[in-house]
Amino acid sequence: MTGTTLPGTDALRERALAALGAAGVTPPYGEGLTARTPITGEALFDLHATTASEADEAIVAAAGAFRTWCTTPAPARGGLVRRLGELLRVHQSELADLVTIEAGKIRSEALGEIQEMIDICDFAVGLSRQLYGRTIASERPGHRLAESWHPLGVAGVISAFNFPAAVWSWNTALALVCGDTVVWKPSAATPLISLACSGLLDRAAQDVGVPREVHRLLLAGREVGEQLVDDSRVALISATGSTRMGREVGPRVAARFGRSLLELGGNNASIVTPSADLELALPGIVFAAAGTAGQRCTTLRRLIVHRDIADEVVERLVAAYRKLPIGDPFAEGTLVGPLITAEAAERMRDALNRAEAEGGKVLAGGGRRLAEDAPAAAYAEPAIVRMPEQTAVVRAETFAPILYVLTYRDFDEAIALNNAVPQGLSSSVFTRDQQEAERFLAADGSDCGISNVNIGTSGAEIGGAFGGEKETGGGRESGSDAWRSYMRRATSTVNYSSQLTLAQNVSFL
Ligand code: UN1
Repeated sequence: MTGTTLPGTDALRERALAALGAAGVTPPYGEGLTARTPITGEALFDLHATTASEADEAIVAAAGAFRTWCTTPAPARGGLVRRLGELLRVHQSELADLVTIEAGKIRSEALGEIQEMIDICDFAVGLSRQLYGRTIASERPGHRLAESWHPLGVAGVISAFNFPAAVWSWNTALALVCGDTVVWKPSAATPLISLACSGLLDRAAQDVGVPREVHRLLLAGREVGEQLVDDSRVALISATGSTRMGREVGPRVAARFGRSLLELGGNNASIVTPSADLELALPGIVFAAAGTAGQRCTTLRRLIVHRDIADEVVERLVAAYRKLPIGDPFAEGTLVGPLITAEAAERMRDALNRAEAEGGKVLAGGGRRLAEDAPAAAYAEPAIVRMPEQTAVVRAETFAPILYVLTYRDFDEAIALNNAVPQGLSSSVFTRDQQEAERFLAADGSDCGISNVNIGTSGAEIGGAFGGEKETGGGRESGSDAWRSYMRRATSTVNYSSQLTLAQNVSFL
């Protein structure tokens, strides 16, 4: 499908420059970092990479700005985020262009990513008047026991290529209203959208009269990321990426008693029960598994289907996969864009080979498309693989559109399969049976941070806390009370009597 030819790299370069220009950004041409596009797999611009000493200066600047920002009233801090949200609304289309150019997302998903940023800005503005502490009944007469939430310090944000803008905004909008300043190290694969986001925040700061040092961008590779992780002036490291990355970041931050918020790999499953409404389940499954070319941390990777309906479900999914339009993510009608790199396609190929070696049968997809039009790009056909059991390859996250299908006999077995992987991000059940739905959501049901009923595993709204358990890292970002990770809690006991009363009835003197 979509036999349309791909846009050329020159046209994409022009389009990227126009989008950056609209955001008021001139690319910092130089050496050390190359902006590329997965649409053709080719290079767009050579950029100046932030050096170690520039990164140090950025941390110093953000730490300096924290001293005044932390005492700026929270609703006034919200004013900066409100202005950012306004600018994101104005520039939604160009920002989406950059997400498509650098991450390969189809138009609707790229626009959706910017919408997620606008939504979190709205949320954070409201939150700027709701950073509530509690008052607690004191056991002593004439005493007040209370807690306050105070800004934490510099928040270091490390983000991945697949949500290059939204994950920054979840962290940054919250951190800023919480009174933290931010140093951002985005994926080296997505410098252009990072420049645009950072440029708009600079502009928002200028518009509302806030020092632009409340936010600093580091465009660099791994070493500068490590520098940020190891710097004790950075109070919080919020890192999104692979479990492998988190396994390095978590202990390093802990070694200096810093705080970390980890958002790592997922290996998300949906259970399809005999009572499921397949008209609803099938499109939900296809979006969750093949959408974003399988490159969301919430992507559906395992389908656990009741054995009585497995053949029908698989047959209908295979038919849907055969029709998936794969190609230019800018073209109308395309549903599956490119993988981020040729290496990602190789990892997909390896996983499919392993799945076959472990007894799996590839029922759809797995091939490569558009190899002649764009030899350096990686357009992969989303794959469906029927597995005899939950083997090693199924238990590992491969960041590519592979859906492993497993079958179950009774619901306990389905829940056990759902939970029998090292990751714990997202999960869902398709059922019309209330007992099954509630059981899935109960304490002995899904062990994931996100558990859904009658929708897929991906595409969470910003209002809920986002994150997961086990190897997913345990962090929570975005909505609900995730803001607390960006603040420190002070518990205060105030004695307004003229007696010194000790707690626990202790007597002394
Ligand atoms: C990610 O893939 O890192 O729930 C984030 C979702 C999106 C966020 C995904 N709102 O799929």
